[in-house]
Amino acid sequence: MARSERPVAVEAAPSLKSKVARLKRAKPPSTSKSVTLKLARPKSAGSNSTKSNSTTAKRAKPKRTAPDRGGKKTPASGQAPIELYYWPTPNGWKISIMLEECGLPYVVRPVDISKGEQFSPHFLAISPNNRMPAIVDPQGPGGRPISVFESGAILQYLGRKTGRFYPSDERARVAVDEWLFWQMGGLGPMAGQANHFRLYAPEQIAYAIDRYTNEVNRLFGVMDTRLARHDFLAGPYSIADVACVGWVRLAERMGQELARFPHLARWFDTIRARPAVKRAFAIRIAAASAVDMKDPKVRAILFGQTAR
Ligand SMILES: N[C@@H](CCC(=O)N[C@@H](CS)C(=O)NCC(=O)O)C(=O)O
Repeated sequence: MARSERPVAVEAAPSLKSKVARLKRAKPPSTSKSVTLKLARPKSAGSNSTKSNSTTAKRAKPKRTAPDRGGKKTPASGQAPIELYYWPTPNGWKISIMLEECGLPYVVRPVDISKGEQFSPHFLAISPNNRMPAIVDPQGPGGRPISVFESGAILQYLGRKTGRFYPSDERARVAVDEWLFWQMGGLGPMAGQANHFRLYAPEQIAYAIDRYTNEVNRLFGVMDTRLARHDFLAGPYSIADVACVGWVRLAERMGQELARFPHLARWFDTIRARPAVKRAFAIRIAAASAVDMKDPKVRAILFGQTAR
């Protein structure tokens, strides 16, 4: 099958009950903080229903399969698919892009953050910060399953696993890490706040809007300057670019005019033309398009969080 036709399954997560039971049985590795899951190897990568999710009504409803991408699939490599806990946001896109770029088999498990699915016990066991994305790789180090949360950590993990887009040469790796951490600690959080105060805050607070819109503007300027002299942020295309592209895609929402950053615009056009990036951006989760950010219930879930 041609790479462009490779189907990506969008599945509900296995039932809470069965997954929690598996987690209880799971033996955490002594050297890693990550939760190691004893997940049953999925029967097939593309199945829309599994034995376990049929036992849960609440969150196990299979979501729509991405257009032209559904259906059963057993990867030719025999490699069990990586489970991608996902919702279509810039942080989620990072990982769907990377999985597509690396040609790794994966199954999308939607985490409807507007309904609070990020607080389900089984998801918290994988991602204790109640944020997606997260992954479970059934064939982690030593051939045993591993879960990874935090998009930067996932990108590095996949880069190390495949040897792609994350160089092993120390000098080159430092450059990638610099820009990756720049995104994780700067662009992502600032853009997130700009988005919040511009679009979702109950009142338009000029100070907050200016503060974060200006900061995103400054950060776009930093990228533009860098890209005037480099094709990509760390030289060759890398996980640092993968981390940033989704945020640049939303430039307008954050009050930025891409045309004012010609090198950044060139970089963005180059990356979004990549077939893997196109495939990642084409994954549709119907429920996500239907979310009403004005719904008080959604707002309470997303914007009313305190320590639990
Ligand atoms: N630092 C985290 C941030 C992830 C993040 O903020 N995810 C958001 C969507 S973009 C989320 O899951 N939100 C759920 C919530 O707010 O409860 C990462 O990079 O993985």
